[in-house]
Amino acid sequence: MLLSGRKGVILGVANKRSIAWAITQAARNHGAELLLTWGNDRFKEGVVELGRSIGVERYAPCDVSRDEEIAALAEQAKRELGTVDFLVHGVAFARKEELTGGYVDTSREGYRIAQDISSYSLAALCRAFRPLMKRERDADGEGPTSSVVTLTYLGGQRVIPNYNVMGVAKAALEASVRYLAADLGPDNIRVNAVSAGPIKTLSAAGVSSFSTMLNQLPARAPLRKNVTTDEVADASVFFLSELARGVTGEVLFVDAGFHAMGI
Ligand code: NAD
Ligand code: IMJ
Repeated sequence: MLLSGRKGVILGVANKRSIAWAITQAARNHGAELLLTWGNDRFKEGVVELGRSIGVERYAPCDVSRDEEIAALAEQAKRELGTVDFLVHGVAFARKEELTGGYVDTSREGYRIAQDISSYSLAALCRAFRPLMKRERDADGEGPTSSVVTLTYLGGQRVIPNYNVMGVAKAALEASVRYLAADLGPDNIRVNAVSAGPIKTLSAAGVSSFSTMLNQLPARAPLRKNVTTDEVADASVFFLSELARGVTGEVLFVDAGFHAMGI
């Protein structure tokens, strides 16, 4: 039980395949009290049904492209939880037409949307939740920390066909993790990212050649397998817990070692 007595807010659950749902379940299993959100009303019923099945009692809408929804979420969290020990950001979006062909053809509006939802939203959420997540250190520099975790992908560091504007948004997201870690460290708020290997979720649906990639990866990855959402969730629980009290500004690959390979 690494999270008992800890309270968290999770963004990015769409359905049972979502990485954020695996993190939700793992956090509950480790004793956390949670507030779950949905980014679009069409997910509301599904999210509440999933959450109730594991005893989650608090819910809120939050479209991260809307400042007023981020502010309302932070207000609700303050009202219902008082303080917040962790926040999980499992949100990404680019227009479908940007995720095919060349990055060179990215439209100005397509770039703006991908950056806004997939990268800027992390800074906006950190700003809104800072007062709820701030922690005091004792005279020896020891004390509790709070934790923000986001999800990223290798395409933010290397060229992956079709990932395009999302790769550029993930590069910005990973740089944001470092800048936010520097800004929020004095308040004892840690900010880290988990870089997951490819997993068949809603965000992978319709991505051309995704199945081919999943089939070919085990032959090339050190662990000779694809990763599961549970494996990503367990690494996330580490970041969310006090086991990671000395870790901030980090990107941790949970990808069966694929990122380490050259040829
Ligand atoms: P998913 O589709 O289940 O999750 C994406 C979530 O983003 C959804 O819940 C969706 O509602 C939410 N979202 C989109 N626009 C939003 C908005 N404006 N406001 C609020 N929420 C919004 O897919 P997933 O694979 O679980 O993705 C979660 C995260 O993991 C994403 O950041 C994704 O880039 C990252 N990731 C996924 C993979 C993969 O292969 N599936 C690999 C590495 C990283
Ligand atoms: C997404 C597109 C292209 C290649 C891809 C992916 N590869 C992987 C993904 C190789 C692993 C999944 N991924 C890591 C994502 O971050 C996906 C983000 C995403 C997916 C969609 C699909 C539907 C849509 N917009 C999207 N926006 C972001 O309309």
